[in-house]
Amino acid sequence: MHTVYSEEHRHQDGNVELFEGKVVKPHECPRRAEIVLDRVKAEKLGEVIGLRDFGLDPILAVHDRGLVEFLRDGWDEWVKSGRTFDALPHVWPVPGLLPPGKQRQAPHSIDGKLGYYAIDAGTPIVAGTWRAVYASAQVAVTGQRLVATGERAAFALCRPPGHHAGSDFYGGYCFLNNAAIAAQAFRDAGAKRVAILDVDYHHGNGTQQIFYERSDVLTISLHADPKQEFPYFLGHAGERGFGAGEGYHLNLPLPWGTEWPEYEVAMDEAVKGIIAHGAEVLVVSLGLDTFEQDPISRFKLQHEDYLRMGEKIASCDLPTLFVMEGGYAVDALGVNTVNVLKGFEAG
Ligand code: Q9C
Ligand code: ZN
Repeated sequence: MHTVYSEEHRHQDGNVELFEGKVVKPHECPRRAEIVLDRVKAEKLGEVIGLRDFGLDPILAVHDRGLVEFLRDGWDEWVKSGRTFDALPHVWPVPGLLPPGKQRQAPHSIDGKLGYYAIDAGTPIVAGTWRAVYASAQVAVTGQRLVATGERAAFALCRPPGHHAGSDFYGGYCFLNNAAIAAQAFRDAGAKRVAILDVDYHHGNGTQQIFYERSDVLTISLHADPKQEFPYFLGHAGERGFGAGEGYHLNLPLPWGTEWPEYEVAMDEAVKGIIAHGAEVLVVSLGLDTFEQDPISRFKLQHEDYLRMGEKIASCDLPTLFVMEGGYAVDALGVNTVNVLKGFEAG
């Protein structure tokens, strides 16, 4: 399968992340994408293709204009207000703060806007953020076009990742939801039913939120139980969709320490759901932070398990777009990512 890649990702290169109460170097760093690209080339997975620019339309089909304009202009506002170091939020409009029935409102001040749009303080905005996140979304849509025009599969090597970003919020290292943008692009290209399978270690809260009231895009996430793990407030088994979307979202939370045998059981349930949905196309949110050596995660998958994961995904027997998400054991990230893709091709 072909890989879509753009060097623009390098412009997202933050200095700080607030991580469990400490200021640390961001786990989500440029070397992640480079090591995956190196492995794709070394394994001769297929051609490496640059992005095509589809403009703002596919992004605005999923995200509110307010968020998009904030991501585009926020850095300049931050600089105008006298700062040059990474922009992070420090105050949030939690629901209980507001009077009954009142919606939150975007303030004018940049510090207020950061807290309005961000869900965490781990996702720094820097000078190049918009360039990188715009390109990441275009990489996803370029991959979507490859699959929509006849390829069995494609790999969108997106960076920054996307699955924590919702229609009007960003965070968890994610700014725009690349997988959701691609899924919507499949719908707009005529696919009646789409499925998104999220195998990142963390719950895909943004993807869940975007499609929660829709029946055309089935969303399934396997992840560490939010009772224990980020994003903490969403991702429980009881969340099954709402209104027209009821029954079209599936969360499969798993405990810390999960190994392949239990993971496989959840994968089988996900595959069953995708087939039952009658999806015409599959988007995989491909996070590799389920790896046993991941520095911020607590599942125990091994290198070879990713081959099996790829085979399982292939058993859906659908045209498939892989979209890169998380994975922070950087030295192993290339091997693990390409193992999924090779397992898929063998399956
Ligand atoms: N103790 C992705 O993998 N920090 N994002 C968690 C938990 C945020 C991960 C701290 C992790 C975000 C795309
Ligand atoms: Zn993750």
